[in-house]
Amino acid sequence: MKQRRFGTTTALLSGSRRFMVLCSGLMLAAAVSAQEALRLNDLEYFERQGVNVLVFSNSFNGGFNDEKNSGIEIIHHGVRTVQGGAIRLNNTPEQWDLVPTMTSRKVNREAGSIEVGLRYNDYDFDSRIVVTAKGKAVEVAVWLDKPVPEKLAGEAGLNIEFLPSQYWLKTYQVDNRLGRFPRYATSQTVTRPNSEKPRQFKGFKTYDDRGTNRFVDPLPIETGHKLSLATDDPSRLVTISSEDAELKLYDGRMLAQNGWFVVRSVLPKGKTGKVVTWTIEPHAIPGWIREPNIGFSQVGYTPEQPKVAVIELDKKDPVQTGTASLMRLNPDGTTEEAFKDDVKTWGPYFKYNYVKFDFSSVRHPGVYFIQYGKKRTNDFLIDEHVYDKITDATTDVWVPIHMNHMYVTEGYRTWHGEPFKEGYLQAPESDHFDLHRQGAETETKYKPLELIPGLNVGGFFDAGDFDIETSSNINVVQNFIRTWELFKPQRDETFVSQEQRYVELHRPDGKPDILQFIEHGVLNLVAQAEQIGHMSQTLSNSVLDNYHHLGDAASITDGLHYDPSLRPYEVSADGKRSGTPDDMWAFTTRNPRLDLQAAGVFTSAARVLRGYNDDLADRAQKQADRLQKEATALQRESRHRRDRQADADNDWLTGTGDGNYRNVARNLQTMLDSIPMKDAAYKEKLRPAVKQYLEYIHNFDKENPYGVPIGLGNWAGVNAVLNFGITVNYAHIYFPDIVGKEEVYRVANWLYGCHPYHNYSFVAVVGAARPKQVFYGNNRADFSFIPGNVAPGLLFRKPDHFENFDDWPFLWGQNEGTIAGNTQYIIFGSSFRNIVAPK
Ligand SMILES: [Ca+2]
Ligand SMILES: [Ca+2]
Ligand SMILES: [Ca+2]
Repeated sequence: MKQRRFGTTTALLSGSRRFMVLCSGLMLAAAVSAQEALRLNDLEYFERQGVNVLVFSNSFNGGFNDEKNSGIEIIHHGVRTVQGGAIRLNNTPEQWDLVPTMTSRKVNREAGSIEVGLRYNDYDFDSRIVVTAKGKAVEVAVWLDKPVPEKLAGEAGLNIEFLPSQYWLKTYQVDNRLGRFPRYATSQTVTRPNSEKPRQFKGFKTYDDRGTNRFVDPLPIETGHKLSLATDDPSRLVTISSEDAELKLYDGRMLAQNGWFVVRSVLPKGKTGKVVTWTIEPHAIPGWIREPNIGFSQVGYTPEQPKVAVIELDKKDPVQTGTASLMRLNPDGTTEEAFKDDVKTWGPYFKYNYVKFDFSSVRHPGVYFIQYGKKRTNDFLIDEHVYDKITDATTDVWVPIHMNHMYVTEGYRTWHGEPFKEGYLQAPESDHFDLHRQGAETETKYKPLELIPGLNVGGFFDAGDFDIETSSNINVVQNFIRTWELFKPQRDETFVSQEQRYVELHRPDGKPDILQFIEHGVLNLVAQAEQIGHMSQTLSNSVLDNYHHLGDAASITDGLHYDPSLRPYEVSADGKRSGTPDDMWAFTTRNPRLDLQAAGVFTSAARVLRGYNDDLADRAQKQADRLQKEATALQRESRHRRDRQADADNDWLTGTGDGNYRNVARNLQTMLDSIPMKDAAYKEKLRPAVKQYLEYIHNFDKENPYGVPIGLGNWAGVNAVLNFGITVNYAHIYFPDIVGKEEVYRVANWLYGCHPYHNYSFVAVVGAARPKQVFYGNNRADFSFIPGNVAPGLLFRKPDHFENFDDWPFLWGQNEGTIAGNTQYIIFGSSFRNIVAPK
């Protein structure tokens, strides 16, 4: 969707300029101060150059509660450093603490204010927040029609949160006292009776109180009436003051590594009307213009490929045209200009303007950088081998580290011990924190909380968490099978022993790793079919307090069978059982569609594993036949639906369907995948569809400056981008006369750095000059990454902001790699490399 909306600043400015020519210097001063004031713009947020104050442009969403993406937010000199402004029930809210529902949002243009109604259903508690522009500041006022409910008195407060990575080590001032934000959480806490803790999401508990029946509550770092944050950094300086309420400053990391610094005022008891008033003034650097973001491929370029940098510019940047240069760093230490050309205007897309710099004509291998105005990029390569290694980190490092039920080691480092030795219990009827549900019937031969034997084998951790999502694991095996069948990669860098339950990175064992990954995935999926009788939705945590685990996967549970006859934390005399209810659960509500998906993948797996592991191939085929039969019988209605879909596909192929672009994209990949199994006539029949697809590809050049599908959802769009890339690659492989080679570079460019916000590669990848440094992997608490991970990428925040934090890993929507996404990347990368690698 191409955004063409503009603010009215430019028009006002030219009007006032004309006026100023006629008037005195006094008028000039007045015009300047009007410019400095925060103004409610057409997109319904408060704006001055360098400062955006958003008021519930993004509201809390029910799925994962507090995603640190909502409420009153401040985008400060281009970075969203402040969020979570709302009525909250905790000093430092965690992800699963309750969030308010927004019941209304009213924009009052005359008053220059935005009012939101907030409600906590669990406590029948309503409040209103009114945010009003007052010069360079906003006033934030809390209004109550009824007093705070008794249960929440002293707990409900006005909170707002500051991004730790942008504030730590910076100075603050509270009234007349000075301090410095700590790099690591080291303030103080108290414990209080659980009965005083406001309820958490669905009644779950984020903490294990070790039988004390008490929860941990952080104490404030500081308390006062005027608080200035980052007094030593004008780009982050924010002042908050209140005459009617005490401001308390907390460190949310005391409870959770993903916590933020929190400023809070508790709402007074027994009062109605305007109960708390804050003035928040985010400092704006006079004349601040955001630096250009020069998007290019950090992996580099092959000599023959198109090479176009996309430059993202502040709309107030006076340099919207002019020239850019490609500079070459010679091996003798000299630098020379290799190429210079005018940049070409693409135009506005959401918040910024875009120009392009095309240096495709430079083919000479070498080390280069781009110079545009005062901005110089880091260097990158032009060389025919730049893409040779793009999947190695993912296949050699990321994937084996995510092998469940194995001890995984690399050099001197153990990534994790063998997890979940006690196996999995039949889930009782339950709602779940990771969006699963177990129905009243188990639909298995097991009673609730009975051990289901044999499930602790094979499988891959889902993502930044450690559960086995069955549908994702099916995708993983499918992705590996597709990669294997088309490209037969013989790469062997991983030692895998199912017998020893042991994996070692960088130790070849004479077996292609991809076959071992397929085997590992199938082992778990077949065990599910054999032991449960059908596919489980998920093998996941039973308690929230070990779901958010960060650390060695082997220590998520105690490895001992749960025995309810023992007291919590007690271990049986034989050392095999414990009273700690930490065992993982298998969610077994039957879904015939999932069974059919599994049957499909079992059939392909049997074909691939034949001759490699005949026993597993036989088991997979047996389960495929049984599940196919049973699930088909169970779901006749679903079969009708599939038939109708098959008819629709056929209509579309023969030109009788509506044939819109969306359908083209959805269907084409399936059809391309079946080309090797079909005759030449089938392939010929696809020609018109591929031609149509080429139009679809070119359409993206008009929609956005980057020429790829850009997602605007709550999870950034890397899966759609990868799917797009895979289909373009396959379309080129089978129809090079229609989809030319020049089309296949779009997704690589995007992934490796040519995208909005910053120009880092989204893949923690071998070969990139500047990959992202932090990801939402299971080592995120170390502000690190697992090599080969692919970030979801650019997260869109309404109404006009893209972001990808590279100093704060904890926002999963932009930084979490998933097992399904990363194996999709292996297909994308393998097919791309196959096309572009020197033959
Ligand atoms: Ca999960
Ligand atoms: Ca191997
Ligand atoms: Ca246990």
